[in-house]
Amino acid sequence: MTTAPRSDRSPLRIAVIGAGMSGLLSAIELERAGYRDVAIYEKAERLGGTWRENTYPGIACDVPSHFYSYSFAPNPDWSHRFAPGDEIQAYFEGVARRFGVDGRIRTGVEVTHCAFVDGRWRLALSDGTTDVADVVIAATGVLHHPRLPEIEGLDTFAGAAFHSARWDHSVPLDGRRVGVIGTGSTAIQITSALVDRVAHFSLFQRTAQWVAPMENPAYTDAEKAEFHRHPETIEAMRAEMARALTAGFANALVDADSPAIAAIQAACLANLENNVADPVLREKLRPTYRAACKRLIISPDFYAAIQHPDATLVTEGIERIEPRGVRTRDGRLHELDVLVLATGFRVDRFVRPMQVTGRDGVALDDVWKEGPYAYLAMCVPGFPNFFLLQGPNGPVGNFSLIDVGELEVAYVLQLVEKLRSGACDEVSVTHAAMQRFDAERREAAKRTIWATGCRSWYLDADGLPTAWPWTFDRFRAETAAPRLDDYELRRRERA
Ligand code: N01
Repeated sequence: MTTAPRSDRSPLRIAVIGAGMSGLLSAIELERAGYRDVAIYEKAERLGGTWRENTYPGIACDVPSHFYSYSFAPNPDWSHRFAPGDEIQAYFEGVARRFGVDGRIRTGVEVTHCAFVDGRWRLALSDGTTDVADVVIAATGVLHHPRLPEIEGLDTFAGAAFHSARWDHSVPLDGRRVGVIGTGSTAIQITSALVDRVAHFSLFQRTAQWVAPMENPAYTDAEKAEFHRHPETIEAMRAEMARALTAGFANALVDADSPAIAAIQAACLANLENNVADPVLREKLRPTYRAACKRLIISPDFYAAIQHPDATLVTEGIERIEPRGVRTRDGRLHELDVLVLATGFRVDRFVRPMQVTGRDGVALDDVWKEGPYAYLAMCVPGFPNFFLLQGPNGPVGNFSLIDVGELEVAYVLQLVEKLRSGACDEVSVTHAAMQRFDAERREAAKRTIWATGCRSWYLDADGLPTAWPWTFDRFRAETAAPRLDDYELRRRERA
């Protein structure tokens, strides 16, 4: 397999893989930076990433919407502090239209292989065609491969069963018996949304969760009109949200002994003590690990929902699933019409199942066989001109991923500029920089709240947290400009 070399005069061709929040952002920023030869591939029929895939009842983002917006596309019309999922999906579609990107996305086309051959990336596409690009930006997302639980008898269930990210909207819920397995952010939102609608609601809890109470008020028409008239109000609000989230949350998570973590724990404890009346239920809901060790649940009404007369919190372990429902270890059968698996995602997949082969035919699968990693969450040695967005070891879960995405895209564009300017033909992070980053990351990970003794999707197979273990301020500083000593800039021989 060969790829024709790029002639010195032809513009860089850039392939963006994925049209979720990060892919869309890349497409817009590449356009603004004057790159005209950009292909955007999206495996689904619509853009939107996680907001397209997750349509479960109650879905909302738990980062305030004015902050979970692109900095260049504020939205005065957000309905609530934490807007629902369909509104967020509509926001991304609107932004894509406004910035002229929507028509350029090749939807329904999956990139199945990406190989670095003769200095360029050769892409194999699911429609049987190929493409060649100088640069690949893999904006393929993090939480997108549903993790199905290995529970005996799951396939014998006679009712409807589906993963929370594959919600089957043809299945009626009203007046039926619905069970949800899991107590992550997803399950908690589903609980609040469904208890009033169904005949009976069963929540199968393996691990209790700390819940931070946060109200979700609607913006009034007067407030929205003010946002329209004075967009600087939104700017000020974003700055305040960024400050509060950074100081009060993101920076605290990476220091398990910080006063801010103690304050979060106290707020969650007070929420539990003050809002769950039945002492038996309260003890079932009391976690045995520290707050924010697992991803913190943000909910104004979960405790009210689970105390609904038609709701049951099931804490006995699941023995098996039978045609009529879920059998717990105490021998009880919880009869159900609908079973929702809110059991999370396979978080080590990243760009996969796409097969990526870098310099000298080295497969990313082999490089990542002990677990995925990336320098500053974006670059892997041996994979020149290939950039991950929201890749491994990034600040997931601590902050607005849009803010993270904007920092990452700005960083990647600075490296791509080295190619455009002719300073080099190939840019790749060095093995030495990767090793130094990884060693420091592993050391810092031990001091984070995620390492204080709980099971969560933040941990790798050895139980070490994989997320960015330093403050968000440090991420901002380190991504402001590439340290060129950490990169190999290679020029190709010219004939
Ligand atoms: O998934 P999760 P999620 N038997 O992995 C349980 C983002 N998000 O979809 O804790 C029984 O957190 C598992 O139990 P345990 C956010 O980053 C954001 O809820 O491992 N139970 C756990 O309770 C979030 O963190 C928003 O003991 C089983 C649950 O399933 C991430 O997405 C909303 C089981 C999985 O929880 C993922 O959230 C939604 C088994 N065999 C999601 N296997 C907002 O912004 C798993 N579980 C609001």
